[in-house]
Amino acid sequence: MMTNNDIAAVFKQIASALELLEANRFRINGYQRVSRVLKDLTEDIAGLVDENSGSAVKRLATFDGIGKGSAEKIVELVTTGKMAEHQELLAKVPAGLFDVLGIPGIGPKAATLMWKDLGITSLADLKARLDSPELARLPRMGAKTIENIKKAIEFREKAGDRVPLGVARPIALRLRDELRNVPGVQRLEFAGSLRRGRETIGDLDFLAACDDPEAIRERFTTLPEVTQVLARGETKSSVRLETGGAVLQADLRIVPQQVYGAALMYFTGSKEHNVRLREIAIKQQRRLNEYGLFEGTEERPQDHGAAPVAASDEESIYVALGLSYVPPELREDRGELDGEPPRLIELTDIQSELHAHTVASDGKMTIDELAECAKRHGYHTLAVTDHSKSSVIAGGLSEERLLAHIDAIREADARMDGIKILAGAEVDILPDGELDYDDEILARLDVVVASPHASLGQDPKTATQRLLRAIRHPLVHIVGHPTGRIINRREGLSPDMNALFEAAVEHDTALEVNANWRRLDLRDNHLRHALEVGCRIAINTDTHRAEQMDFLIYGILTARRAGLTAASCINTWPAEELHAWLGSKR
Ligand code: DGT
Ligand code: CA
Ligand code: CA
Ligand code: ZN
Repeated sequence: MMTNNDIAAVFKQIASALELLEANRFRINGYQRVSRVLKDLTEDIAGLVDENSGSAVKRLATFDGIGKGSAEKIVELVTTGKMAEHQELLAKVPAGLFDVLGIPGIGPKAATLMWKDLGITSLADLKARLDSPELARLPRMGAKTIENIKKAIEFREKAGDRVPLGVARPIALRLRDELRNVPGVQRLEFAGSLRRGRETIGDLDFLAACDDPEAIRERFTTLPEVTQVLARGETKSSVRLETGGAVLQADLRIVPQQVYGAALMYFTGSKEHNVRLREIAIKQQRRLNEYGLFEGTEERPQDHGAAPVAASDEESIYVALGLSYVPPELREDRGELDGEPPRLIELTDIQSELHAHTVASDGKMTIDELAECAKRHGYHTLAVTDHSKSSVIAGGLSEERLLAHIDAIREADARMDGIKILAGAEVDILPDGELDYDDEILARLDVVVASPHASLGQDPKTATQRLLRAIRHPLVHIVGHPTGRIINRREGLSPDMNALFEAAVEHDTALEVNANWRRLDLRDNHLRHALEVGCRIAINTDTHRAEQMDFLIYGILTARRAGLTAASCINTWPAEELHAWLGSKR
């Protein structure tokens, strides 16, 4: 079944192809608009088309930004799996050129020139020509631009083919539910890095126990997202998936139900965690493998009819080894087997959202809509934090607009029941650490989130000083996405994190785990160190549109990987406690 994101991705690719072909700007904008509108829709388009394709065209065309022509193309795509216009464009533009276009700093004009003038059609081509005088002669290709492109390509290569958690997880959840519908399925979970909540995923690992292994194998290898079956074996099948612009490999392993726990443990990993567990078993004159925990030192005891001490569930295996159950997110061989693991924060512990945007800057919701959204999530407090004036592209607010916005927020708070709406701002930390509003303005805000947005290529020393100034500022509550990194795209700042953490403790400033899966900033290993010195942590979604409030799970998974408990996270505090802490900075 094609998702709205899948359909949006096709329109986005059409727009990119047209840009590369230097088509009419209005036409390009039209496709980009359709792509955006589709992403925002809450109705399931494929479902709509399934019911009646004729009325679906009419219904789709009622959405702002979608004309009758686009509506027909959407129906064509959903019903046939292809769109003629898309296919024609793909035949005209070399596939590798989309990767070139995906490099930050390379716009469509530059990519087209590289293609037409220099014959560059892939990242490999571009890499080979980076030092060539022809490239430097292209318009607006200064030494600095080329240097930035070099860095971006290196960063991309380091990332490899790993897919961000926020792309992989929704796909995996959908496939999991699909596979659970196969008759005879007893257990079906995902394992691997996805279950551990890593920020990027190499491949998806599914583990099944099923009365009818052939049925699950058949379903898995014929899912609509499957573009290639790489292996189809008794115990393991592998496929290549393409959906919503993402390309992923997925493995399915089928095991008997009695050993499901041992297999789940084994295929959840990490490999390093598993090695430790096997060592512990061996010290006890036992053996641990994907079939269970066995007495004795014999290899492959399961082949010799030995019955396992524990195998059916993970917890019983940890307990039989004399260990406490280790949540998957901690299984990275970072000391999680030495003593009792902490009680990790959970999604349901979160009671407030302290970083969110409205239409006043670059958000899609009004104050009221945002507040309704936060209420639906059961929060007692919402901070409205639009951008400050230096974030021009994001529609940052001048002082004058901010003051009017504060009034509007206070008015909404007085009018609405069931939630406290706080007036805040996401204030730019300027390159030298100065904040984007002066103290007199900041003091009027209930919540100040200070974040770096520009000059993210700055050297570590300057970055440290910059962020320290913000952390030490008495009116700042939270430093938002402290490094500014974008997963797989931008390295961001590399300050002395320990210096930041110490200052944050001293000045009682919270550090954010930005839950947007493109950011996850603080990242897990930074957060782990922050917790060691006792930093207060905020987990915020930085919501710009309603569905982004569900990004919270990515922040929670990241936080769990670092060992965060509910008490250290200000978003879990009851209203009184949170408001008192916020007030202590005023
Ligand atoms: P990924 O896919 O790179 O994001 O990371 P994982 O952890 O999902 O790794 P993957 O897919 O290669 O393997 C899934 C799990 O299987 C891994 O976490 C641990 C388990 N495993 C245990 N021993 C081995 C082994 O010898 N080879 C492999 N490939 N996996 C093993
Ligand atoms: Ca994997
Ligand atoms: Ca795998
Ligand atoms: Zn923000």
